[in-house]
Amino acid sequence: MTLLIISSDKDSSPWVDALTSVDDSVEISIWPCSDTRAEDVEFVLCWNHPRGILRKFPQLRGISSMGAGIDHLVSDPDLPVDLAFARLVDPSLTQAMFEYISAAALYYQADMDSYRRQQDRRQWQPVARRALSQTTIGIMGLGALGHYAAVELSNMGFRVEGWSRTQKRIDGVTTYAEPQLKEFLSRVDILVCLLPLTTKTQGILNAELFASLPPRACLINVARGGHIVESDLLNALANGSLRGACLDVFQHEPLPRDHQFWVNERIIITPHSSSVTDPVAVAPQIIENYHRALSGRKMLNQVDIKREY
Ligand code: OXD
Repeated sequence: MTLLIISSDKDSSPWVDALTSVDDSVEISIWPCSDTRAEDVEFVLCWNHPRGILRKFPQLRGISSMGAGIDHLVSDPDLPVDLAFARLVDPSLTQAMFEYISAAALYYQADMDSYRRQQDRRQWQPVARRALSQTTIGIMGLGALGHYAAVELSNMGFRVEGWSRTQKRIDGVTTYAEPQLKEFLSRVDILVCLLPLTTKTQGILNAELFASLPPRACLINVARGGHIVESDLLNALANGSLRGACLDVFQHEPLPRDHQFWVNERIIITPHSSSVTDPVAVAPQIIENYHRALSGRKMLNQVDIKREY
């Protein structure tokens, strides 16, 4: 009975330490490992696994993402879709995401982007600031992260509106369902993307969407780079329909050194650091899911992989 960690771009050793400190009876291996037999692997914890590899373990009972997102699993065309899959949900992850979004939203609300550009030109030009209570943040995606951010941003005094596939109810937040996208967009000053990346949401941040926002709205993307049509974003920034974009996620990460985003004065880049999973915080959840999967019980934060989120 082995819990196998398959991660092509995360260091596995802190995960092994954290999992072992929760339950040292669990046998843990790190892929690739020559001394673990494929038939002994019953649970996999993974991030950006090689496509098709999850079919190589005949006794596999459960799979957990090493993060909140599961798009790295869904994009595997050879995924054993009938197995049980879980994502990670953790209060520290949710809080960190809210903190990042609030920092970026306040940056735009306090016109820091204008002052940053003025400074580059040694220009002294106060800008009339829009009050927090007159600034509408629109959150696309009202899952665990989006819901919490919506409530907390509303508690800070922002006007908050939310859009999700199905209608959600959140106190103090005006919510919209999928067909009301245009109505939602027409009211937003700062748009936050927290959607899962699925076949339906791929490229959703495109020219048509940007054109539906009020002039000079800002974008904060903390979901996935695949949500953005990059050329449409650059055009919207160039023609002034978008005022600025704060981007934490990119189609190719790390963002290639010659990418145009680096030199665009209207784009803020952070290196996929809005909310980083802490192995110590999530280890109890993973160990619990390991035991649940092995005994055929539903896992915590289990996802319907066929729904893609
Ligand atoms: C995640 C991420 O999905 O880090 O957790 O993007």
